[in-house]
Amino acid sequence: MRKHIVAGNWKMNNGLSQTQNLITELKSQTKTSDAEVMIAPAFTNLWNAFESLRQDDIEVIAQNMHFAEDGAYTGEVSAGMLKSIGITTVILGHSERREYFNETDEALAKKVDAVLANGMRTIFCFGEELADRKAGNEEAVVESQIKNALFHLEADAFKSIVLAYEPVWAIGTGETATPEQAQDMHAFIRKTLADKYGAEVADNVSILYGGSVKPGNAQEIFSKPDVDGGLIGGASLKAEDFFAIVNAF
Ligand code: G2H
Repeated sequence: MRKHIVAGNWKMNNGLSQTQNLITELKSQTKTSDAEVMIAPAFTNLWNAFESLRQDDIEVIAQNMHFAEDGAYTGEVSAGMLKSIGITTVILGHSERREYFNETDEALAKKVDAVLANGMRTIFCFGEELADRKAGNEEAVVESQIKNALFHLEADAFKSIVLAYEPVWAIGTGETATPEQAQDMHAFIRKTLADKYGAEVADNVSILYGGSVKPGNAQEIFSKPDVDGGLIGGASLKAEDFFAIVNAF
């Protein structure tokens, strides 16, 4: 059956010493759930974090990458470069990348291809904006984001894909989707996958919820049958809070 996953997206937070301190605190926490635990520090701290957690049950993952393998792309990092330091999972399509860096479904499809070509896996993010939800278009928006970036893939590729539904109106705002809203959308996402690839593929893909998950709401959100974990931003920056969420399963 599909895995439970709790991934901390540190975004553009923590320099080297802060990263080391937070990792030390994470190492002192006790995991009581079956969730796979991941953290995504900034590029500059990936190698250090990877080395520090080599013996631990916490995977270090990247927040983004470019789709080209190498070449004249000043300021960018490729899948192969991440792989060369031991990183095997990359978050792609986060709404902040879509909004501030103009990432399109087309570019994201290429990034997904690059991840898979390198034998890596992705946590692929998507989600509707507040105006979409107010207009009742949330399912159509999510469906098109998934179809445009992922539906050129063969069924087998979904063994290397984790989905993360993050309604933009709930990101960093303190406003969380209700557990029912999350469940309804996750069930819709699974049905969308099942319609294209069949029930077995859909049943085996982990679908995470992201958007203001905290120790106080994680358990109720994670109790829903189609919610397989969370992508955690703000609350992943404190070791105790993060592990309270990890242990909410
Ligand atoms: C959504 C989430 C992590 P936060 O972006 O990806 O952040 O938990 O701060 O809303």
